[in-house]
Amino acid sequence: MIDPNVFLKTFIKSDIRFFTGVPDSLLKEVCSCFSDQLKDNSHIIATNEGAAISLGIGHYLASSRPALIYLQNSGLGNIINPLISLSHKDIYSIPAILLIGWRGEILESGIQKADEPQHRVQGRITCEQLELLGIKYKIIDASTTNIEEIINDVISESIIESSPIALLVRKNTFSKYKKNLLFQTSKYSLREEIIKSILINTPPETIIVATTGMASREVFETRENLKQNHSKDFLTVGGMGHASQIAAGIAIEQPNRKVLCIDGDGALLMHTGSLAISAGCPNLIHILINNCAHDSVGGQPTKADSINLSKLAKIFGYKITKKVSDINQLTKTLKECKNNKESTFIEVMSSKGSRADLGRPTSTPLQNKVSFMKTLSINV
Ligand SMILES: Cc1ncc(C[n+]2csc(CCOP(=O)(O)OP(=O)(O)O)c2C)c(N)n1
Repeated sequence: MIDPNVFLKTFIKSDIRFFTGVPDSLLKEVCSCFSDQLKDNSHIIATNEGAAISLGIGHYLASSRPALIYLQNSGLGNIINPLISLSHKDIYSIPAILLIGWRGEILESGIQKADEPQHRVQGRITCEQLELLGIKYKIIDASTTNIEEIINDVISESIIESSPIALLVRKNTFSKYKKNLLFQTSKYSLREEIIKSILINTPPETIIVATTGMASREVFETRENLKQNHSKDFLTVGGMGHASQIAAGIAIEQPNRKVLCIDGDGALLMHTGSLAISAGCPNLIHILINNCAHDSVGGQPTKADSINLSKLAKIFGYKITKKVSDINQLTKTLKECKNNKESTFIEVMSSKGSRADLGRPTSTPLQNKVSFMKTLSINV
């Protein structure tokens, strides 16, 4: 396995001074090492992967040094525009080292490693996508012994060719980082308890759209535990940051239906501008579970702790906004919302963490879609 300390030191020795990206579970250990050892302005957890590329472009323009930009392969969609329209050799020709966690990886045997449904297509096309983008890449894994040589090669090649170059990272490549600074308990409730309270305290006909990561898994599991069916839930298993607009699309088409979006702070910050649209939906309740972290992939901090997000929602146009910090206040607020006819945004403060034995949806996305659309086809 690759030691995160050795990995980081090798970059620093080659005068790579700026590290940015969006966290990924496969890169958790190396992200902990970046957070622990790099000063604030040398390591920035970006709001989305495209923004990380742009931070890297700015860094290069000002320093003549490439940045290291990390992401999960699901973030490739977000980076295509700045890569192709700016960084590409034929446009501004900007070097950068991309560190990409390969969910849904294709094993050397050619078989795809079992992973969640949302990673299957992205995992299958990742190499071809990089080739199409003109990005050379090297695959690293737990058996890689010459990581220093590989890093030095990719840095030189990126600089000589003045072009982005990638390290594609298989599962379990990095060994454990010595300390995990990311988990500190807080006084707030866990996301799963908040989700249970939402499912219990909203009228049963409410449509639920849940965000990417543990939140969707917890909605599924809580329905199972409460012996409720799943037909009113849409689980946004991929497409991080898009749950609120899926909810808005439903709310606009079916104005007599109450639609509730369960969002995360990382997801909301990934595409914040979308609030301007969802705020215009009088039948939408947008609940932000704010743990100030990318909890689902390791607990890396977001910028949410320095922003008043319920105030921001008000500025974006939500008619009713509330911030609550415990389940009792949440329950009371949800009861007050029952007959609301105005767009509502509730920020619920939350602790990081989830159950180690949390399950995964046992039905497929296609099954989920069919039963969900059946529910939406019934007039209200
Ligand atoms: C485009 C994209 N980038 C990164 C990821 C990896 N990812 C999955 S969940 C998650 C964290 C989401 O954080 P937040 O919305 O705050 O919810 P929390 O996990 O804290 O409940 C990340 C980064 C992804 N699925 N898609």
